[in-house]
Amino acid sequence: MKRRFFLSFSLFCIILIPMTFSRVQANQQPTSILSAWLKNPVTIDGKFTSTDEWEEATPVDVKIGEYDPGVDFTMRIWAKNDKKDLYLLYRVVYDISLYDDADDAGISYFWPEYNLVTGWENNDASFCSVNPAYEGWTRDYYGWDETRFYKDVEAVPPGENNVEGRGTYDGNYYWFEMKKPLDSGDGYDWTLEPGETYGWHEGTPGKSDSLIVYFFDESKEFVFTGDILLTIAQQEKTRPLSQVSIGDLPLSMEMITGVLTIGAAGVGIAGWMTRTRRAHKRKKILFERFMAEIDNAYSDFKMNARRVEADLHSLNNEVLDEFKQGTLDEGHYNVLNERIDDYMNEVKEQIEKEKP
Ligand SMILES: [Ca+2]
Ligand SMILES: [Ca+2]
Ligand SMILES: [Ca+2]
Repeated sequence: MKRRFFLSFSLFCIILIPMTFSRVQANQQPTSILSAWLKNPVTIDGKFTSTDEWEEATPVDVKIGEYDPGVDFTMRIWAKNDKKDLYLLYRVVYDISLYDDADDAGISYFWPEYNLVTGWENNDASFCSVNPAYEGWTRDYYGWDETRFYKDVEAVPPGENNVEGRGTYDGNYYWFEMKKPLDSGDGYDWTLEPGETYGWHEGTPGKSDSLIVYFFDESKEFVFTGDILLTIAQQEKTRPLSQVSIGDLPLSMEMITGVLTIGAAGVGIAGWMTRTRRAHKRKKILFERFMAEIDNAYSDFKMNARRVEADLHSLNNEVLDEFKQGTLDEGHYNVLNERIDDYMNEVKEQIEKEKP
């Protein structure tokens, strides 16, 4: 088995980018990926935590090199985002004889365009490993200077590691699941906006930004890379909770009990199942509406932090009420709660900053 890219880890940072750039110059078309608007919550554990965890994202195969000469080596990628974070899941088929826990994967972004004299003005790279010894699974870099990257956490002033991630190997595939803010605000990361597309797409190689995914076998010294064009999803239009029509209303616990009783006695098991599915769907609709409401409330926090704090507080009460009534599942309730807490912390920081 031969591979095209044989690079040592120490050479990786030196060679990866020029190599990638030369591939761009060879007119390797980037692969388009549409990030989906997040509907189902993601647990960062390096696998499909449930069957529907990634169902709203359409996977795309990206050629990342040649496994054998003439045979494409691909990475399957799922992408989704909400207002705050980008989520990525990579799957790479890899022979068990080659597996070890020193392997990793990631994504790097370079912008605004390549300059032959000064190189890239800005760049950001996120790495995820199958090994917790890899600084807690992930690394966050910046500052590519044609020789190496630098860690955000070692910058002056220091940035943060804003990458959450986890890699696993299941005997056939490597899986890498990652989460990174669209705009961490730490000054060493990308800033991605909903509705925008990122990556080389201007027709002239090097005359635009560049977004690269890679898989990297550190011990075997193989590096595989692919250029992508990633479109960040915009929020789908939803009606506020106060305008939800009767047909969409979530069932209360009493209503569900009533439906079950009528279903069991009246129309039998088929009717009961249909209704149970509807109840499940209604719970999901309610969950999605809350997610959208919370994101909406949060989006203005830099304009009016105190109002957002009040809105989040009242949403928190609504979520708790729905959970108590049984119209939200515990898993959904936990996700909403955690999201409100995250946003609330940021809003409180903003309020502190605004204090005279
Ligand atoms: Ca997962
Ligand atoms: Ca960072
Ligand atoms: Ca960074």
